[in-house]
Amino acid sequence: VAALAALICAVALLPGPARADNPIVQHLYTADPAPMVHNGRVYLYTGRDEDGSTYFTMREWRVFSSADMVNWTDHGSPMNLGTFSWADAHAWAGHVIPRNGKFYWYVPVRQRSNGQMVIGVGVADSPTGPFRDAIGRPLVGNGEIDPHAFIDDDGQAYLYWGNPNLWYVRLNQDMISFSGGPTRIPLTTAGFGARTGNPSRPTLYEEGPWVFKRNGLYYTVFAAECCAEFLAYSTAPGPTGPWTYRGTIMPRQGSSFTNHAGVIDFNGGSYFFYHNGALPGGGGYTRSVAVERFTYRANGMFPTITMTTA
Ligand code: FUB
Repeated sequence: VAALAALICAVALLPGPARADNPIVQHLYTADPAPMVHNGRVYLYTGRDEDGSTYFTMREWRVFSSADMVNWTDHGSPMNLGTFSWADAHAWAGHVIPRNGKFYWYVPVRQRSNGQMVIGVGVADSPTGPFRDAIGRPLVGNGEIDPHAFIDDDGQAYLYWGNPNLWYVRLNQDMISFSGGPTRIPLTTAGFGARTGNPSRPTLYEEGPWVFKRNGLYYTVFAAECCAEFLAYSTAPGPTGPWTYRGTIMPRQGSSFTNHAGVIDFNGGSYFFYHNGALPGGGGYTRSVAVERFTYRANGMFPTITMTTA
């Protein structure tokens, strides 16, 4: 029974277009969705919120997959804090990208030696792991979080991350080293919207960048303002900008004070992943990953997307 329960996370019950029940995962609290399309499946990488917490208690990451966005298979936890011998806490929002026949999982964790948040990278031969520490030390470390990797059409890879700043670095082909130093993306109000009431943070950008390219346009979706966060986006003609703020995608809703976006196209549909506190007992530290199918506007802009909160 336990194996069966672990196998099937959510199944469509409604007639009409196939869709999973939200939250996607109903037997665990999950957060910080990072979907990846590979070989006809969607792999969904998440963090795991431990029940009953009064702060983020996150020690492992989880993987789920689906061929139809309806039936999800639980692949367990192929990477956790123990994967990184030099880390001691905070298995926060990561991102997985395939290259060179391998899968690279960039994650923010707390470095034991100095208590600073840094970015580690796991590597595996399969999208479901097991993942091992790729370099035995942090890849980059400046106290900031939420890495996201992107490979442009010319093969150049970038790693973006940051809270309160937004950084990028050019990754080398090996995906585990980089050329040049981390560069700070200018957080202008034209690029990332205007925040009021917090002079130290004039723009809406908070954390969780999700960068992708579609029809020649570059997008950064991000968690805006705090707290509570909403999900917003900017676009640019290139991977490093200049960025133009385009507005809200998913307004504040529900009982989680954070939100975190992941966007994919799969089997002819576009999907927007996020998290909220919709499971029983859910809230800011007991979150759940969910997804909505959506259609881009004719000009490539996002529509407003509403959460499923129950
Ligand atoms: O899950 C821990 C942190 O909360 C993530 O790193 C942020 O993106 C926010 O979701």
